Amino acid sequence: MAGEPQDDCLFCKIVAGRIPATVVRETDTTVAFRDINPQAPTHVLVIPKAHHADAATLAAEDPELAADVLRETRAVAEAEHLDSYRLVFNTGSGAGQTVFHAHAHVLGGRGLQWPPG
Ligand code: DGP
Repeated sequence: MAGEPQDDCLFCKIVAGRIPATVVRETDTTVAFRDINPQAPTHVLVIPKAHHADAATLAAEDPELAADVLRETRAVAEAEHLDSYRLVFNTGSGAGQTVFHAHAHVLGGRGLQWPPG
């Protein structure tokens, strides 16, 4: 069923506390934690606690939860004192998605180039 935890999902395990993470914020519906392989001085992932494979699936299956994730990206940026930052939702393996539990990357603390690679 949509949103149910998946046994083989890394981020579901972080939500359940079965894999450690450096959590910076948590709400009833979301967790924000530092990326294990940071690409910028601030690199935080915001995920829904419920399992949805990617951002597009999340938006289709639970738009309110998608809005919670977006709200949390803003809260993270404020907590990290970021004036400018980039939100990334890699969607599909061809776009670089490696963990198939929806997540927003919040990247900031340095100049960011456009277009991305
Ligand atoms: P993506 O490539 O968009 O699917 O991003 C997945 C991100 O997840 C990637 O930047 C690295 C991060 N990541 C992978 N495994 C772990 C982990 O065990 N802990 C943390 N904190 N981040 C992880």
